[in-house]
Amino acid sequence: MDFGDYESLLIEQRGNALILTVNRPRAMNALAAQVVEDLHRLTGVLATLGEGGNWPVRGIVLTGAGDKSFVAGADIVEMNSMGADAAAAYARRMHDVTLRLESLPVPVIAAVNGFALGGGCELAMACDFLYAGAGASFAQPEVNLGLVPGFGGSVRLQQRVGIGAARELIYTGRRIKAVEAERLGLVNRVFEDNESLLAGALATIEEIASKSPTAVANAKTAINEIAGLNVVDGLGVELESFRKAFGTQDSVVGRSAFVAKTAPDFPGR
Ligand code: CO8
Repeated sequence: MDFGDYESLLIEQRGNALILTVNRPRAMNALAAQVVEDLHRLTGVLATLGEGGNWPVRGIVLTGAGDKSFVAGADIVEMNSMGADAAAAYARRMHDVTLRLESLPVPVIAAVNGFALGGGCELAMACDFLYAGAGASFAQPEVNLGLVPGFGGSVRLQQRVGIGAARELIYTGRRIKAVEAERLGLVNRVFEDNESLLAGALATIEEIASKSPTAVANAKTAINEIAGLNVVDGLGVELESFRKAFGTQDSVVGRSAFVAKTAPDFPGR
């Protein structure tokens, strides 16, 4: 499938996965305006693919070009000549990107292969979950610039690591290594190098690809909607999601296959 041409993104389909690579290694893959526009346009294209039936892949791996950096944040050189309104508009474009990633009907795994700083950490946190190479590092270092997180870090970091750890990381700007990020729950798995990181992310997409596409999409939507709700409201959302899943052909096939002791062949609807 043709997703369009992008100056700062590489797109490759491998098996059931789409590998999206932020490709600006000379500046540590920092989110210059061009990168933000490319991410905005590509996520716009992905959003038009709809609920899953038209999807050529079952998951996305988001990573950075080269071996040093996932994404080193917003482009500080460009930000240096911005006024507050222009900076807010820039942040809003990235809000769109992160919300679109969360709304896609397929999982997105951040394969963090180096620095995930500021906007880079925020982009990774908009993915369903994070894997990291052992050399990866994470920070919300905006306080070093007299700034605060602007691409969702104040919201999503506390969801990932709890409010206390989020406060400490944001107030100090401290950079933590992959193993510490794993201990805090920011990262699901740490791989010994970036090669095994990519292989691990792709293997997880293949594992997910053997499951019901509609069930995975329903689960993603429900989990995102439930984040931040109280137990009663969360159970209400889950109930509707469960009811919807029960009405799918995938569910009929999956339940019947179990009873017949055969492997399900999910139609994806
Ligand atoms: N922006 C622009 N250029 C960058 C960035 C960046 N974020 N990070 C690295 N670069 C450039 C460097 O300037 C350098 O360019 P040049 O070769 O032309 O001098 C090149 O990449 C290589 O970097 P270094 O020589 O510094 O490489 P090191 O290995 O010594 O260090 C680091 C790598 C640790 C990544 C270091 O470059 C660094 O600390 N970068 C800044 C990281 C940072 O603070 N990121 C957070 C930015 S703020 C943010 O993301 C807020 C998001 C919300 C904003 C919303 C409002 C607009």
